[in-house]
Amino acid sequence: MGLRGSKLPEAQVLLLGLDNAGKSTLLYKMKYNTCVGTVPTVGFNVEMMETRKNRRNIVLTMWDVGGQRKMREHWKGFHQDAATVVFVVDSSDSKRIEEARRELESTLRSEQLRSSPVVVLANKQDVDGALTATEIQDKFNLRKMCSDRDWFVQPCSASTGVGIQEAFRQVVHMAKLPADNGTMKDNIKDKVHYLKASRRH
Ligand SMILES: Nc1nc2c(ncn2[C@@H]2O[C@H](COP(=O)(O)OP(=O)(O)O)[C@@H](O)[C@H]2O)c(=O)[nH]1
Ligand SMILES: [Mg+2]
Repeated sequence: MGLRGSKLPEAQVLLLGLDNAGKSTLLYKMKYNTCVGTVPTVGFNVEMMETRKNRRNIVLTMWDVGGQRKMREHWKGFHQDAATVVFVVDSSDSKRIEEARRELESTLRSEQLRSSPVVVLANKQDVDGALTATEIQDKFNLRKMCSDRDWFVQPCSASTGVGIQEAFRQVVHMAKLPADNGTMKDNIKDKVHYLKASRRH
């Protein structure tokens, strides 16, 4: 959490998906490139990662809020339109694919996520017989479900790390930075201050 209070523009990423999809495993794989033993998330995990976008340093704040619907009321505080939705799917659990589809559909109905881009991660590709990214795209009917927003599907395995870098790159690429960012104004103020001070010497 050391990045809190840094003046870098910050993009909010919501890591969503059914329980057991691999959200927490993925979060720590992205952040530390290691597998940590996860326990079912109670409450939430949040990690900040500094990265570059359009030749600028930015901070991605990734929220893994578990399956907890009551956390959703807090989303309002997350710079609303700037949030990117990363929806993690357990591709090896074909029995719950329809449940996952419904979950994503209902999530995207939220007014706060109206124009948020969506990255669907077809996770657990290392498991034999896992649905492919294309199969998930078709079963979700993503083209239709996301007809009014940017979307992308990435196959990956949070356990082995395959596809994780590509997933991260895609999230950064699609993340929207808050347009009117108080941070930027502060930076400009700082700069003016600095220029004024240096003229005096
Ligand atoms: N085989 C395999 N197992 C995974 C993968 N990602 C997560 N898991 C396992 O799936 C279980 C649930 O993962 P977790 O990250 O806790 O899911 P969450 O409930 O969405 O946070 C754990 O036993 C993980 O080790 C993956 O890519 N492949
Ligand atoms: Mg979890």
